[in-house]
Amino acid sequence: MNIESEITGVILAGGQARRMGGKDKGLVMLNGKPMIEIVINIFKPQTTKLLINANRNHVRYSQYGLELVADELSGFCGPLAGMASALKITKTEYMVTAPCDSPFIPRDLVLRLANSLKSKGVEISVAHDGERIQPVFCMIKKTLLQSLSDYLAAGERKIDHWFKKHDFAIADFSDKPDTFDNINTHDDVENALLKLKSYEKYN
Ligand SMILES: Nc1nc2c(ncn2[C@@H]2O[C@H](COP(=O)(O)OP(=O)(O)OP(=O)(O)O)[C@@H](O)[C@H]2O)c(=O)[nH]1
Ligand SMILES: [Mg+2]
Repeated sequence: MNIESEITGVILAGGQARRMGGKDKGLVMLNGKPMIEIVINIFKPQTTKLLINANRNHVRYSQYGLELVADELSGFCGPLAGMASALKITKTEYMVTAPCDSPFIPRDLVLRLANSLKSKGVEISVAHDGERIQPVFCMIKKTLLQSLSDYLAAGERKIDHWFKKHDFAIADFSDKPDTFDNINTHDDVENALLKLKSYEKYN
């Protein structure tokens, strides 16, 4: 089976953005566009279907014509809650996630995640920037839904800890660590604007 052609992509946009005063980060403007639009443009061509996981502003997010899914767990329990809700409605064999606050998302994210997962013969692969894993950039097989639901139902929230319960593959992105730069503060927005100008260099 060709894994890359059977992928549901999920943009995680369900956070509180406390470091940005509680704004909905996916809708924060960068270079004249809401950040989520920049991510959609790079991520969508890598997927069969793209979903947006958001807990606020569904009317505004609906303008992109993509299916929306909110966290089933209330109270902003973290990205794993978004992953679980998205995996539940995923119809393809694999799901790939990326955050809404990473406008430099790699153009070969799905390809590298799929290759590492296939070559290790496992059900999860996670991006690695050369220094550390980037857990919100990952590929998860649909078969892990029960494990993920059970983990959250037990009150657990830590992504890395859940990954470690399974054998997972590492997808190497050490040649482009800057693609994982994410926007958490207003200063990050300014810095990203400068970087966007030399974007091709990074990606
Ligand atoms: N679905 C969902 N996604 C979340 C949640 N918390 C964080 N995320 C997502 O996880 C990714 C990384 O989030 P962070 O930048 O660490 O957190 P944030 O909530 O966006 O911002 P801070 O509150 O400033 O930490 C982003 O894509 C967020 O949208 C949550 O409770 N639910
Ligand atoms: Mg972030």
